[in-house]
Amino acid sequence: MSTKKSPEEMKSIFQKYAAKEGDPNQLSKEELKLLIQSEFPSILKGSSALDNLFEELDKNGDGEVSFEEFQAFFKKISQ
Ligand SMILES: [Ca+2]
Ligand SMILES: [Ca+2]
Repeated sequence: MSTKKSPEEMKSIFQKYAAKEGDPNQLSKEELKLLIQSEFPSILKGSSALDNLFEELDKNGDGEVSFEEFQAFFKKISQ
């Protein structure tokens, strides 16, 4: 299965998972985990991978991943 998604698909995926708890425009670590496990299961290898990915994406360190920060993930899997 390809991990390639269009920008529209990525936006709808982000919104779907970001809305699960707390701020609907921010992905918590739990929401990111659900998103990756459901949509991109081939990306997570090893239990520390999610922590590392979350830290990498949360550029401003506020403990949540905004859609802007999420773009880096999109670029990463589009390569
Ligand atoms: Ca949220
Ligand atoms: Ca952030």
